[in-house]
Amino acid sequence: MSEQQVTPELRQWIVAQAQAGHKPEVVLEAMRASGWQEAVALDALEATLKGFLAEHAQAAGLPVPVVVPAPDLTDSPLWLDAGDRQVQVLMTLHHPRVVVFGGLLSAAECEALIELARPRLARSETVQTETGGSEVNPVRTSSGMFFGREENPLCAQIEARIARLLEWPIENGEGLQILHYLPGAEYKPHHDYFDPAKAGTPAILARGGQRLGTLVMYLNAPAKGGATTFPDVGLEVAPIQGNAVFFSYDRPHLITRTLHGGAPVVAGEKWVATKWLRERRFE
Ligand code: PD2
Ligand code: ZN
Repeated sequence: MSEQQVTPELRQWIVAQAQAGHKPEVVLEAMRASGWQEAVALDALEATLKGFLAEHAQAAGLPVPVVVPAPDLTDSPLWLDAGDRQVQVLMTLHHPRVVVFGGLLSAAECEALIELARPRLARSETVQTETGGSEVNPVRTSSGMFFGREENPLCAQIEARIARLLEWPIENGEGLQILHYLPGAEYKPHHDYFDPAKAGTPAILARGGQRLGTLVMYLNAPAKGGATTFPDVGLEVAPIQGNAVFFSYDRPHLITRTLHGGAPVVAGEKWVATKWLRERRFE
């Protein structure tokens, strides 16, 4: 498909839609329906609304952006000091904000987390924003468990490393979640933030505010499959033991392009540890 060009007429039309109070997702859908490629439509929406949004974010139906966890990538370092470990910066992307780290965990730490989690695994549930509860969900065919924050010395050490790496307080983090995928298991694309429009969201946010960032750490490497995917931008991150993918979202909106999923495991098994970072202290 050839690349479509954003015209001045399209920009004017986008601003007019925003001024008329149409939400960006509605405008995006209208653009898609009239033949605009999703990536081009998103680019056009974002670029056009940027200036307009600084003052009119809420009026345009977009939540106001907030400060998010982030590694200090000033001067493009190849390594970052995470306190007790030097971590490689393998890849960065600006939109969505994605950073791939190498060697965040040692092989021994990965194996120890798996063995601590194994006896506590249960079929994964997802947070249900309709009610604020959780439920078994066919989009997620893995099994998993949560550690409490700083539940044991290993979790505490890894959490301190993450806090230093992403410059975000330990107490704003949820406990580590471990997921185990067998062949065929996957986690279909989703957003990790809580949808503000859903009835159960206020109850979820009462515990520490929105999720602002996700760190998925790979505890082993499956023989085939199991990448973490970002369908909005066609990115796939290979699950290599000890490496991790971090992404942040400065507002709970699809404009962050942080739709992501766990591709089906084709051969072997996949273990990950996920750390979600909240706005405030998570109780
Ligand atoms: O296991 C993964 O690659 C994955 C993909 C998407 C994990 C999560 N989301 C998550 O834990 O939120
Ligand atoms: Zn996720």
